[in-house]
Amino acid sequence: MIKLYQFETCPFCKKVRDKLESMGLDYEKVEVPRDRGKRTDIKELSGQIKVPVIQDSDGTVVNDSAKIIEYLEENYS
Ligand SMILES: N[C@@H](CCC(=O)N[C@@H](CS)C(=O)NCC(=O)O)C(=O)O
Repeated sequence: MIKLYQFETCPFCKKVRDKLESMGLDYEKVEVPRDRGKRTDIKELSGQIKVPVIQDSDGTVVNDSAKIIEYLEENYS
């Protein structure tokens, strides 16, 4: 299943949630701390600390909402 690293009030994360939902894709939300210094999971995964980040079930990691949407369209449409 796709994991979405996010926080609820992030507008870029909402854009990705809306896309996942409109495509009918199951996903798991992983809440990321608002404190930048505590975002160790996404830093290790993606090399940067901004959300959203997705990790697909095959291990593919994508950050940036526009790139995530492009990835979803290319792989799941
Ligand atoms: N261009 C990025 C922007 C992502 C972004 O700026 N996310 C904000 C949250 S809405 C963030 O993580 N900012 C860094 C911070 O909160 O410290 C995208 O479209 O995903």
